[in-house]
Amino acid sequence: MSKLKEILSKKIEDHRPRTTRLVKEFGKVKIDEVTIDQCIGGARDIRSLVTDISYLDPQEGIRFRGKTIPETFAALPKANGSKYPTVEAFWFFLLTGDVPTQKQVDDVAAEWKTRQVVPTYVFDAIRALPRDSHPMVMLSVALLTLQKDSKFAAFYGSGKFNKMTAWESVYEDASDIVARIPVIAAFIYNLKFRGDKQIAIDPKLDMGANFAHMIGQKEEYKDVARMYFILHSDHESGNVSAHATHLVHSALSDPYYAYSAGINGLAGPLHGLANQEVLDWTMQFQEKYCKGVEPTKELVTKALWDTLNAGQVIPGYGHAVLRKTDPRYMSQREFCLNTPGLKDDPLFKLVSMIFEVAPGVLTEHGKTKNPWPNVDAQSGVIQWYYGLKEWDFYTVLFGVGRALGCMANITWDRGLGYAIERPKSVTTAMLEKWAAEG
Ligand code: CMX
Repeated sequence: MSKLKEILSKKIEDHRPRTTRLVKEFGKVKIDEVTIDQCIGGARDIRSLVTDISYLDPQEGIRFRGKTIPETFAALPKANGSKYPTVEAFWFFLLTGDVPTQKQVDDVAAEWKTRQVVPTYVFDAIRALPRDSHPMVMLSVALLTLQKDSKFAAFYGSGKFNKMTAWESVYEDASDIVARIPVIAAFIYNLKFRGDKQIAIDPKLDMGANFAHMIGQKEEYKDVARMYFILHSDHESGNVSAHATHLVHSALSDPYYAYSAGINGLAGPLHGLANQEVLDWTMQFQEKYCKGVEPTKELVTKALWDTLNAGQVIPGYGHAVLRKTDPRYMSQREFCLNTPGLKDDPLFKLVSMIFEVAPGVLTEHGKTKNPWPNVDAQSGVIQWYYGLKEWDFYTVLFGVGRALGCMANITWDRGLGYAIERPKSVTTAMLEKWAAEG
């Protein structure tokens, strides 16, 4: 058993009595009530999921294991010669809630190296898809292709299935997924956008650095990858990708089925795909409004109104929970401001101008509850600057990061024996009856 798994085992053992006591002694304590608009409106704000991996405060934004983004970056051991932590350090932290020592990070890195080799049949399956398939389809298929070797599915089918130890094989699959997904993503990128020029894993590198290496990126991109994967990892449990993963796994579908479902949800334009839509919107703006002229606030304002008046959303703005600027946006903005070259990049300046103008326009428009930017409004510009201009790929990057949160969550789901998820539906006639009764 790996060191991390041993620590996790103890944490899960220690945690179980808390969950059992809550259900046994306080099971009927009310923590929320449901209104008709929540029922029709996407279950917004209904408290009905439990996770200790991260918590999203509407004003403050995300906390990973109780730490804000700056606190997380400050606390974790850093990659060699970098201001950013390794993804390996962050994985340990998400799973256990403890800040790892350098030795513990090295152990995770060593464990991932034994897991990261992707079987050839996965690449064969991706190659067999039409080459113009979206990269998210390729990623989802790759996960399903790996399913046949799921350790959780094998354990379930072994006749020795045991609820108390089931998390152990989820941990195995989850760890395989987080170690392999950057390698799969790099393969997809190279296949689609670099003429199939594949680059072998460099076993000396940490996960973020190795991803940068495998897609042929320069040295500075290593920090971009580390930062990006950590920032996109988790956003509590109710968002589409995390919730889909949790829901599918709650039927005891293994982590491959579950995260493939999560990836399919992430591919939606109201969720992860928004980061590619932001760049698309920005490029169309330049094309349509800025022929031969510098962008101005007036032009941006006009373009935003034209989009809204056409009945479309402004991608990268608004959020189901947040009611202020997303700290993940600010963290990436800070990265841009601290990176010579990027800080003066025309696209970054344009994105900053949109940031100055869009909240006012959206407020005047009066529909969205949150006129501020979310993570997706800022992420594409960084990728673009480093030459990763194929924005169809941006949601795959999101999916590599999101694997960390989703896999940590379902490992704990099994550890705590959470039930199959099955909310109750009602009919419109029932709602009308309750409405009439007041
Ligand atoms: N531009 C225009 N209108 C917007 C808007 C935006 N950016 N954000 C919300 N609205 C509209 C909604 O479409 C809704 O209109 P209707 O009443 O006509 O349906 C109204 O404002 C109220 O919506 P809300 O309660 O503020 O937002 P929701 O919780 O329903 O939706 C979200 C949240 C993110 C889907 C929405 O803000 C949106 O579509 N944003 C643009 C897409 C985007 O950036 N998605 C990425 C989110 C982060 C992520 O998951 O990656």
